[in-house]
Amino acid sequence: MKKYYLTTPIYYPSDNLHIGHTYTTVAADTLKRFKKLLGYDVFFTTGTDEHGQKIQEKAKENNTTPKAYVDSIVADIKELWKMLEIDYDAFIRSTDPHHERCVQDIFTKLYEKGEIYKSKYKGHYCTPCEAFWSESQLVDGKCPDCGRPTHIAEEEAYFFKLSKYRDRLLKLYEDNPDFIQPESRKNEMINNFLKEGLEDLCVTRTSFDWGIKVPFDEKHVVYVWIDALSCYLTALGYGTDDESNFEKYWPADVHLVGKEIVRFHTIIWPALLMALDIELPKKVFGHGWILFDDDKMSKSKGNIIYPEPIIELYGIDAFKYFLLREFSFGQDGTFTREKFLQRLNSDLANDLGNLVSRTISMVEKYNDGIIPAPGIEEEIDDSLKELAIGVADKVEAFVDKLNFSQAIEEIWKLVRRSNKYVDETMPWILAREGNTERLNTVLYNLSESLRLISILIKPFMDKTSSEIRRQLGLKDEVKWADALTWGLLKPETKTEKGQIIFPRLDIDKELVK
Ligand code: ME8
Repeated sequence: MKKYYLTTPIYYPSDNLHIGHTYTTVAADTLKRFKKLLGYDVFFTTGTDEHGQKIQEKAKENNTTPKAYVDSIVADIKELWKMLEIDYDAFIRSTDPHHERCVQDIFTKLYEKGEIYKSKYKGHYCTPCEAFWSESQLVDGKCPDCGRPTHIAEEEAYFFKLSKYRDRLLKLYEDNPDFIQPESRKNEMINNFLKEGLEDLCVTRTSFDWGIKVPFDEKHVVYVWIDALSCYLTALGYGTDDESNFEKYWPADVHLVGKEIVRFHTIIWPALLMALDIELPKKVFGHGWILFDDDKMSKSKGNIIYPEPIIELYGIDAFKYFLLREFSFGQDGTFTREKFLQRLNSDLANDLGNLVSRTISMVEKYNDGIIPAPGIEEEIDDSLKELAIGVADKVEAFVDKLNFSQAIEEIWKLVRRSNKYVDETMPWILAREGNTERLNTVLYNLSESLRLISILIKPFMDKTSSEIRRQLGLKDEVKWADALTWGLLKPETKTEKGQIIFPRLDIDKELVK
């Protein structure tokens, strides 16, 4: 069985997670479901990056300890993933004792190998972002990430010899054209960071103590990236007595991340792994940002949309569908409630919902709820069948490129084609004319098309897939290969009329909710 290891970023539990974090996690979850359906043995890691100055300050503001502070946020995050039925295999917390021990071992190993050395760090420090910047990186003298003022800070610190990996990184990108996706991000990394040469990386802090201590020099704590990135290894038990998952699943097949942390994943991470003689991940995909009012949603800016109220009103499937269909995965996109509601109405109520309800109703009305055996064939049937059996391969190819939006669009071509087929064949006229042979073919083809759709949408909309299958009288288990063949639906299957799967919404009324 082929293995597949995928990860989301290890999120900061400085506040509750918003729709942006949900976006990456929903994409990862869908990818996992997809690969599983294709027969892969999949391991999916997510988690929380709990150390650092920001969390320490947050805890202080809330009159509590950092650990108590993150414990409560982590509980909410797990609740959110449960609500969304996120099927992760490991939730790694950077405060997990085995992770902390392993980071100390990694740090010591790198120090002993001469990959880490002690020196002094002076730079422009942005406290909210916990980042040191060089003069050239500042934008108008301010932090390039959040635009706030920085101050000069100096401290004794340990450095990782990142600079020596420049050529090996360039070679890595050249030899593995898929390593950084989308392509544009690779050019950014080369032009903005590697071209002019890399500086060694400061990997410890003494300005706060909420972090993993350097084991041989306890006034230093390991600064965020070695700690956070190592979570991808420790989630697999790396550095523990049981490394079986690490042996089985590493290297990662893909790290899904937002575009702002591609640099850490494609420069620092492979360099660290090279220094540790650990195999490199195969791909890092830096997706775009979900914007709100054309600005990046972020906890520090406070312009945030939380997923829970949307899910409560419209359900998991509508929400997941929207995230993956509306935004092109590599690019930024703006979230508005109008767009969300319009998509619900057009794609889910009018296209899919309508196809399900009219198909099941017609089978009920014209054939007592029994799927008939097809009778007379006509040319028009072929165009539906040909389109239908080609969809699964197209979806697979698009998901492989992490182009979820286009993958869904391919499925919707079949949904829309099937609706058009109803209008073209007009089963109500066939019924009125008593043309049962032809009517049976039309009813069969529509039901069969729905069977294929129920498989194709399974990784994206699990509940909807199950409901369609229930109404079609089919078992909930699906095999991807069954979406490649036309005619597997057995005549005589008894359908079961159910509720409308996506009722049409009155957008004006919804907007005031
Ligand atoms: O960066 N649009 O954690 P973080 C799309 N702890 N995605 C968004 C988003 C938005 N508006 N906002 C956040 C960290 N994300 C580090 C990671 S990994 C070893 C350490 C998603 O809580 C996106 O995946 O700031 C982004 O990269 C991540 O959340 C940042 O999460």
